[in-house]
Amino acid sequence: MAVEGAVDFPTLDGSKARIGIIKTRWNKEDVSNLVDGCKKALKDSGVEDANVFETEVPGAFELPYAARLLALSGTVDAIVCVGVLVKGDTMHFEYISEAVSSGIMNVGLQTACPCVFGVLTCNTEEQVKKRSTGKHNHGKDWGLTAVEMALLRQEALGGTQKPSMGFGAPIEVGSSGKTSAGPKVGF
Ligand code: DLZ
Repeated sequence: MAVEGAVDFPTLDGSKARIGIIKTRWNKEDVSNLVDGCKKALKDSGVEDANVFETEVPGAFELPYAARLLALSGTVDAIVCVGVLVKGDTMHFEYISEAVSSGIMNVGLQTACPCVFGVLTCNTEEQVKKRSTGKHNHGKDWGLTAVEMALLRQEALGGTQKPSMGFGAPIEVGSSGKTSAGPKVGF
């Protein structure tokens, strides 16, 4: 059972944050409700409509790949991957859930662009409806998480940056021919 108010968020100023939303066409109606909740949270946090970049993929399995491309493009400060997986009669659910959750985490760690796990993994349609509509629409929390993490990234990296090959800032070569590390992480 979802716990109401399970996580608090500080007041967030998302006016300079750029957020990507990648959504699936599988379970379209539920995903659309989650995306609406997410977008409402972005708006309430001051994120400009022009700074929200939305794209879609067929199913949840495709989310990490699309997230990696978007992260490497340097156009966003955080990404929300939105999908719904419903348990069926086979092992499909287990394989996809595991691959998608670790895939999304890996993209965030490898590209330094935070990727929010906005995928419901439910046993029944009823559980999906409870978590994607009304007061308990999880999309809202995912939107707020994206803004908070985008601001954390901006603070840590000193503004929005385009990573090189997904491995952080490029190494600079000085006139001496020696290499120096990129900017320091500001923690
Ligand atoms: C194949 C499949 C199944 C059975 N169930 C879902 C689901 O509940 N949610 C979802 O997002 N995608 C599902 N897919 C599609 C896979 O995620 C993927 O798109 C295909 O296996 C092709 O790679």
